[in-house]
Amino acid sequence: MQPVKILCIGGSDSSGGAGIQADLKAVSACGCYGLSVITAVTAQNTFGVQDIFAVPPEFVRKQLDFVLSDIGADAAKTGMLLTAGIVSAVAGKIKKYRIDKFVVDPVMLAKGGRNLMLARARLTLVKKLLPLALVVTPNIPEAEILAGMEIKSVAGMKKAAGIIHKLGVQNVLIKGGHLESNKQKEVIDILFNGKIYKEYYSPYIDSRDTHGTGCTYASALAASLALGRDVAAAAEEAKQLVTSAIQNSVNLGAGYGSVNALAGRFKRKQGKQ
Ligand code: PXL
Repeated sequence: MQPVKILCIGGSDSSGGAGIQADLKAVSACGCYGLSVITAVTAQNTFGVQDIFAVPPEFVRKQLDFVLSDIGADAAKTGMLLTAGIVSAVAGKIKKYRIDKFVVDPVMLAKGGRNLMLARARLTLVKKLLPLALVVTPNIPEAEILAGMEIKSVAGMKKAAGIIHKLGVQNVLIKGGHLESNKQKEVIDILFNGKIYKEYYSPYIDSRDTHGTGCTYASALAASLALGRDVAAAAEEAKQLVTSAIQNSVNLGAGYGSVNALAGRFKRKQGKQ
């Protein structure tokens, strides 16, 4: 059979919780086949990103060319891109292979504060990658950087979505999980297509094991789009999968655990524990 193929472009997370590892779990949970182009390797555990080894842009291009010229992709998503050279390499190939179901998760900072996108790369992302994207999925801190404003409320999220839309991206999905006023109640995400704002609600889950949330969200969104949903329906499906992944998070290591898109699929060890 020919599965629906999702190309995940991003960094490897050795702790298995975020990055390409989260992407492939989310894509699998959605019943799609994951392809992966690695932009960087992180040495990481539940205390955060300890070190980063960037893949040279020429080698990112090579991975993209070999996988896309042979296998192709029904949708693609990006995560950690780190350098301007990598952003340009990805933009060139997305254009060359005319991937229109293209989700950009503008990954900028890891939870521990480590920079996953250098300052110059942000400008390249805005100039070269956003115009190719069907959807961009910033969280609040990323939306604040992209829009150049502070966000304190749902009204602020809507204003920022308008500013980011003007950068030339078709749909802006701002995730409200970091909004203080959301906490203890519900998480509101905002989708803006240039005309209409749509709001998505989910219960706020008080958990410290949320590593990989954004990667899981964007990958599920790309999979839903590839499966034929429109953007509004895909966002709804992706939010449901992320909420379940947070509810079923795994408590690994001694730091922050990870969300788990494969909820209910992990087995317990046999014997004494
Ligand atoms: O969650 C953003 C993210 C994306 N990709 C990689 C990461 C992280 C966060 O730590 O390590 C590889």
